[in-house]
Amino acid sequence: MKDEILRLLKNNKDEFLSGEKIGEKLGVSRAAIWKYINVLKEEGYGIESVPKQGYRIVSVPDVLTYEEIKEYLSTKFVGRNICYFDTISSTNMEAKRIALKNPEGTVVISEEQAKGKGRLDRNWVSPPKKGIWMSMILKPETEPTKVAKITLLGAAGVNKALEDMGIYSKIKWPNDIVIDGKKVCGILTEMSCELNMINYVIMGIGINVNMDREDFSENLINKATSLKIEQNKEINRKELLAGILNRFEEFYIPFKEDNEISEVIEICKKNSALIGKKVRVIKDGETKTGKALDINNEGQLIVMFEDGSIENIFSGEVSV
Ligand code: BT5
Repeated sequence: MKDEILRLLKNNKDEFLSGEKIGEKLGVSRAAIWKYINVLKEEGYGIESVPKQGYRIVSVPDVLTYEEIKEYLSTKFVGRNICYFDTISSTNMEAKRIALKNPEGTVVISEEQAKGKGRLDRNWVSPPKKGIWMSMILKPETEPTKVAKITLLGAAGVNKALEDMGIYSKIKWPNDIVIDGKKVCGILTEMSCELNMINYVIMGIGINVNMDREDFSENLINKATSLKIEQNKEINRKELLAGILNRFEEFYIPFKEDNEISEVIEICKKNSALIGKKVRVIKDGETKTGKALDINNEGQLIVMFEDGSIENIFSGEVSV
């Protein structure tokens, strides 16, 4: 009911709608309408109410609810079911908890994470309303070994969605997006599987959108940045979030149906932050240096080490 009232108000932005008229349309009492209007106001919607004229919406809050992003969304299933929180420990943890009961494409979003997670249990700084902190629930019918590719689909999706908004970034294989060498986005893909069958995959994406320099610790500001810092202006989180979901689905459907990721590989290569650079690879606790040569059709990073040996790196830590 609340969403329907909001829809009516949004569709009639330029005029007042009386409680009576809304009530007639939706089949509820004026008192009930008044109650819902108050809830909307509490959620941050600016609603003007004038006696004898009615209600008019004057502003919408900067929140990543389905209601607020759907006008930008063109997907079939990704992001069509959104579980929204003001605050939560970690969207990846919540997504895992609800994965079996919810359809593929469900997205868990929180305005803030108290215990945002990076890889290897590192932490991910996620202050309220300054970023996009989300996790997608995916259920591809593929072998568990193919799941590493999903991170690349996510990275390509973020890279392209940023480009659609005129923001140019690089993909630091396999899970970071960087601008000017500083990290603006990290991806954490986790899965639950049995021998040859995936139960679900959770892809968590964290993007520093409107964070200011003060939002980063002294330690982090040397290696992290936000879109706002780089662009010198606030970025529309709703448009970016929907853009990422749109682009991701565009890449995910061919992957899911035909194991097709050539477009994604092209994007990862063309916008690579690593290819041609000297890299350090940490594998099984050992650090080796070499040069990143390419990304192969399987999405693996090809590295030539100092001893001349060439290896395809499947996953792991790579730094420049
Ligand atoms: C990642 O890990 O880059 C994966 C981050 C995934 C975060 C998303 S947010 C939504 C979803 N829910 C979660 O709980 N997580 C996912 P890793 O490569 O391990 O990088 C972690 C390291 O990046 C930390 O040790 C810090 O040094 C640094 N870091 C922490 N917060 C950061 C931030 N906001 N921006 C850039 N770097 C950050």
